[in-house]
Amino acid sequence: MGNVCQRYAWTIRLQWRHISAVPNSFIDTRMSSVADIDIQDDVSLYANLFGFLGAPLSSDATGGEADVAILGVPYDLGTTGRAGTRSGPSAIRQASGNLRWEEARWPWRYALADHLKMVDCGDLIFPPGDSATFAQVLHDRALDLIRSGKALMSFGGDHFISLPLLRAHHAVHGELALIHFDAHTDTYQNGGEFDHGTMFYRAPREGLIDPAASAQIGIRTEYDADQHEFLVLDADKVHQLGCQSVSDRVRERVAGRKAYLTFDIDCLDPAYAPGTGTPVAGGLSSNTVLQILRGLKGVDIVGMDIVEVAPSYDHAEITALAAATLATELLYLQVERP
Ligand SMILES: [Mn+2]
Repeated sequence: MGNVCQRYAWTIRLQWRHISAVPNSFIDTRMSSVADIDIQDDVSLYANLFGFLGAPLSSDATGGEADVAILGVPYDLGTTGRAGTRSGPSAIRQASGNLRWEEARWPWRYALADHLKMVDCGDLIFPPGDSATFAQVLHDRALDLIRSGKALMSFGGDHFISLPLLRAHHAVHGELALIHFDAHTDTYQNGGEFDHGTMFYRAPREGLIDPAASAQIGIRTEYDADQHEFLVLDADKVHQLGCQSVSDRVRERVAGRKAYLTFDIDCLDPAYAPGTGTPVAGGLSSNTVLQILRGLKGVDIVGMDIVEVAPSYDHAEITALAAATLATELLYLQVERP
């Protein structure tokens, strides 16, 4: 993490140099002194967005003092379709600027910052082209953060990242319930060890999650229903049941256990999330998933990720904004955790 610290320090120094190049008269009239500059004071919706929602950055291995740690995971070598999710974390951070102005966010009606301390730990640093080492580095980094008592919210990257993240959460919390939003079940047996469609075939076999306590929501691609151990609330079922009933069924399935929530952005219809590698028509709307998530208030969600945002296929930041909004709602759920 030393490198992350250096990178951000470098960024801030660069701005300092830029500011230092401004004539003294400007500095004298607009600022009391150059030493007072703190990027945390920038409340604009577009500038200095190094941390999610403007959260302070932490280069500490355990993230310092906070309830929630954000971690970017710019890995996309597990992708079977179109690549590009390595740029997901920075796009989500940038889009989060749109959400900074609302203090008592609708419909929660209170300010997140009054109830939750958040740090952004930057993006994971790992050797490119080495998936095995990447998985280990992510696991170790996540474990440090979780062991320090923080809830971890990771931004992918492709969906493979959930497997090392589940291993780290399991090491601290034991076997988990999985709440999984996706167009695909990601339980395919025919993919490789680091494939973004195989994590939930492997995770139960490693004892990380209990399919009998787990639900998959928004599915609309093939799976073997006869052999499938997870509760599937597919896209048709969601529309049939309505949001509240979906939330209730997930809650029943989890039955008070500790849960990990993973949100593949392709759960949303391509109209709401075009910027993703393997889009599937006929998905859920942003409003539908927001209502389902709000219906999970009080569920003990110990860790979360939002994955598969691929900005190169996005338009007008539609997908990145959806991901940033879902992440913000998940932070509200952290406030409401039992
Ligand atoms: Mn997926």
